[in-house]
Amino acid sequence: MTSESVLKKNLTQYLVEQQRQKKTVTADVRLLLETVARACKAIGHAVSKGALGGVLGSLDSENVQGEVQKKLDVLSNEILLEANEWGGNLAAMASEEMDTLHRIPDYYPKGENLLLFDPLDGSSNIDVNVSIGTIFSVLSVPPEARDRVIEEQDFLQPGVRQVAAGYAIYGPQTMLVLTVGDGVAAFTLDKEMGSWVLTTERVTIPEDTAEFAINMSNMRHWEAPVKRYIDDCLAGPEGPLGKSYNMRWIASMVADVHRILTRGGIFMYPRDARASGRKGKLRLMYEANPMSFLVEQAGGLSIDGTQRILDVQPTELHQRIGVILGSRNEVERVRQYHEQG
Ligand code: P6P
Repeated sequence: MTSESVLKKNLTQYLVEQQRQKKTVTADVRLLLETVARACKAIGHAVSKGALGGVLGSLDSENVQGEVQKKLDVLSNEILLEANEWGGNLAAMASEEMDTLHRIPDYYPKGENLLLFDPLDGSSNIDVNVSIGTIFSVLSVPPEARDRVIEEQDFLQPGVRQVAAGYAIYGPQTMLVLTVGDGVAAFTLDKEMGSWVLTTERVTIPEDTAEFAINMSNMRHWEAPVKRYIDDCLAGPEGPLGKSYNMRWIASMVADVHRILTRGGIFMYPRDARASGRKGKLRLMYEANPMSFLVEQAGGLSIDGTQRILDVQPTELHQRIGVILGSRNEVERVRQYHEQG
């Protein structure tokens, strides 16, 4: 084994190069991302213990979404809050698991960044040992807010303003997938060294696909364009799309998106006719926006049906949105189905 094989490029070296050579990140954001990555290691460790760690099962509490909280949801949220409070590079945090924003306490120095996260996405899969993950997004504090107390409105920035975004996926491998606006890099956790090792320097999504991901049990609630598109996919080579499609649905957005970043595909959680689905199920600020930033940086496309998700002006911190993302040409095809009405 050579020294090179022991000291493979890791997250720190990648981020230092982004800071020094590409000028895509400040020292502040670099430190923030390294802290988030360290918190994800701790979350992954807790997840991997499962029943041995007494962390499975639900609490008798609900989050702001009205969803029953899993023990690991709350633990993951606490790990991210605790890891990021003291660093001096954040002004506030927002989370799927918290009703309101979490300002940095006065006894810690404040920075000029905002961190948003879904601490443990795919919670329904925790107890059945299916891949889950942490999704995060970094915004800058708006200039007008730099000298006052941070308010919820300061988080309400369109996704194009994101400084960085990424996810950790806790699966057969623990991986971190990250963008700072210069493409997408993937890191695999070397659990012996405790190091995030760079394993793919530039992740790219194939422009075409024959694999869709959607929860088919919602079919009766879909809008007509989605129904027509899926019907055409199921029609196979004799149908209007002229090819056979495969289907996957893991019900962990992190896992479905990771597959698409790895081999292409289209992920769909569209808005639907249900009261709970009228605006979509997934949350804009800490699920759709970070995933859309990653997908577009990898050459893909992400829309709500017609509009680019990264252009959406948020109105509420926990607002939901329809999500159709993945291989560029397939997402464009679905956009055309929507434009036909
Ligand atoms: P359904 C997990 O709860 C989540 O927010 C996403 O990770 C996932 O894509 C979706 O919901 C799954 O929803 O309705 O299929 O259980």
